[in-house]
Amino acid sequence: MIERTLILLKPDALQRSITGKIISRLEDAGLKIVGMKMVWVDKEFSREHYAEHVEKPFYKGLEALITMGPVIAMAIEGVEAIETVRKMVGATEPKSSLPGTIRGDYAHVSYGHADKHGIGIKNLIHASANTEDAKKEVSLWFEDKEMHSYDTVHDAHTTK
Ligand code: IDP
Ligand code: MG
Repeated sequence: MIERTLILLKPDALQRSITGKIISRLEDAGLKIVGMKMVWVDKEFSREHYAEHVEKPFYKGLEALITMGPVIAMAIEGVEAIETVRKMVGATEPKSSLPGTIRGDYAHVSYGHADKHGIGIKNLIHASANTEDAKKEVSLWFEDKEMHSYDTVHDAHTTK
């Protein structure tokens, strides 16, 4: 099943100049970028995107993190892409993310450390958690006219 999912390269990924490395991993897996733009999120939009977390104790730190600089937003398409991308991203806490995942390879901090300093966990990337979130998040971030259909070399290998 071909699915679309929302990826955000968070401000820490841009500030560390590793967005190309992260995007390459998605492309190397054969996933297709069907929408992409740079956005500086404000507090209001953060509350919409992270609506499920607004009442949680870590929200203040999370909001500071997601608004501290621009993000790169991408709509990614591929076979069961939602689950595959979450697997590639790794666990929320970089300390627990396995080597080979984006968060495990490029970050290491723990919940304990972030909470002690009252900061959001800088884990580089957001990816939609499930089908419902992916649908909601892709339409929150992208208008239909910002989405593109085209063929990649991988398309030739996904159905034949
Ligand atoms: P996810 O990004 O892996 O889906 P969520 O639980 O949806 O994780 O949390 C959203 C973001 O909020 C995380 O990616 C992380 O940046 C931050 N976050 C989550 N839990 C904590 C926490 O306990 N302390 C600090 N930041 C947190
Ligand atoms: Mg989440």
